[in-house]
Amino acid sequence: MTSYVTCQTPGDTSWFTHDRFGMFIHFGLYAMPARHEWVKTNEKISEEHYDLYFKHFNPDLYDPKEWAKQAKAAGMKYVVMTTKHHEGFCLFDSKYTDYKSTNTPCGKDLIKEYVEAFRSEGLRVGFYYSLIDWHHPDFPIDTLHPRRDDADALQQNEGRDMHKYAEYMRNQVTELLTNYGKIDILWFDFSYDGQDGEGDQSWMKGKGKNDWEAEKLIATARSLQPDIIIDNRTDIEQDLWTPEQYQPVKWVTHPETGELVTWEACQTFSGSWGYYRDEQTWKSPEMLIRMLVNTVSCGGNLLMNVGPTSRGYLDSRAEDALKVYADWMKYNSRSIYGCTMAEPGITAPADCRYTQSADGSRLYLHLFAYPFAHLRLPGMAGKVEYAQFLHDGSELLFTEGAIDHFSAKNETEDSSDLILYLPAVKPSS
Ligand code: FHN
Repeated sequence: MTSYVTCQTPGDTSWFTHDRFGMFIHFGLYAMPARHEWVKTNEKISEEHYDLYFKHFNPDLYDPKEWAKQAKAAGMKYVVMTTKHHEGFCLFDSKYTDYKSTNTPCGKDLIKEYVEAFRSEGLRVGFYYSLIDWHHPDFPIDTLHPRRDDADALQQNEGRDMHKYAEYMRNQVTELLTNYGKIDILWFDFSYDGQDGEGDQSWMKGKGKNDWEAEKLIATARSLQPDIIIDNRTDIEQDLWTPEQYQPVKWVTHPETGELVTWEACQTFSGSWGYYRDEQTWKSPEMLIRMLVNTVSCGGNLLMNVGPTSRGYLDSRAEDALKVYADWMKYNSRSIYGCTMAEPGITAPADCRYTQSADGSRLYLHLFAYPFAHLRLPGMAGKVEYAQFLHDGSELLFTEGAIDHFSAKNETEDSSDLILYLPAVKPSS
C-alpha cells in the first residue's frame, strides 16, 4: 500500500526524506485470533465472541525494547505503531473509552512503553490511529462493518451520531499528542468515500473527509504538535496523487506547488499486517531488499510492518526478515540514507535501479540481476570519474559508458551494488 506524506507539512520533513526506512507495527486484540487484523469483519465475529479476546488479552512477553533493538539493527530510523486499529481497541490509557489495554489482564499503557523503548534506541516515533472504529457506538454501520449483515443492522444504525464519533477522535488525538511527548508522525487510516452499498442501502455508504471532519481533526493535531508529519489518508489530498507519478525516471513533484513530493510506501513481510499464525505467503529476502531499493529509487520511503504475537513478542519469521535487512544495510545503507531517485536523464539499465546521493555526486547502481561480463550504462559515457563495488570498495573499471568486467566476483555471491562517482554531474537545482 502507498500512503503519501503531504507536502503541506509545515515542519521540516528533511529527516523523513533522509531516513527513508521505518518500522510499522500492527498490534491489537486481532493478534489473538491470529487470522489477520480484519478478522472481526472478514468473519463477522459476534461482539460476544470478540469480547473474549478483550477478556483474555495479556501480552505478558510484551517487550518493545527488544523490538526497538531489532528495528535499529535493521537500519530502521523511525517507527509507527497502532494506537487503535479498526477494531476500536485502544493500546493507550484513554479517558474516553473503557475499551483499552489498561482494562484487560494486560493492565498496561502499551503505547507509553512503546514510545519510551524506541526513543531510547534513537528512533523517531509515530502513531497510527484508525479512522474506522467497529466498536464505537456512534460509528455508523457501513459496507465494511462487521455488523453489516445483521438482521437488525438498520435499527442498530439508527441514532448513531458520526459527529459524536468525530469528536471522540479529536479527543483521543489530543490525548495521544499531549501525554507522550514529541511525536513525529501521525498516520491516519483510511477513507473509502462514495462507495454506497447496493440498491437502497445508502445508509451503508463509505466514509471520507467530511465524515471524519478531517479539517478539524488535522487542525487539532497541528495545534498540539505543529511540526508533526501527517499522512493524507483522511482524504484531504488523496485525489491529488496518481500512481503514474511514481516513475523511477521522474522527480515526483506536487501537481500544484511543484515541490518535490515526500512520499512513503508501506508494506508487510507477509499478506497480513496483524500477526497471522498460519500465514503461508512470506516475501523472500531478495524481495525485501528490492522493495527498499525500489522505493528509494522512486524517491520514496519504505515503512515495513511487523505484527507481534498476542504474547507480545516478534515471531521467528519476523525476526528473520529483520535480520535480512540488518545484514544488507550493514554494507549498503549509504545507498539508502540521504538518497533519492536518479536525477532526470539518468536511466538505469534493465534489472537495475539507481539511487543518487542528495548532493548528486554519487550514483548507486543496484543490480537486481547479476550481469554478464559487461554492463553498459546508458547515457553515462564520460560522466563517471571512478567506480567501485559498494560492499568492499574494490575498484571497477569503467570505460566508454560500461563497467567492463565482473570477473572480480563469481555469480554465486549476492549481486552487490556499485558506487559510481559522478563529480562532473550535478543535479539541476
Ligand atoms: O485496513 C488497513 C489495514 O488493516 C492496514 O492497517 C493497512 C496498512 O497500510 N491500512 C489499511 C488498508 O489500506
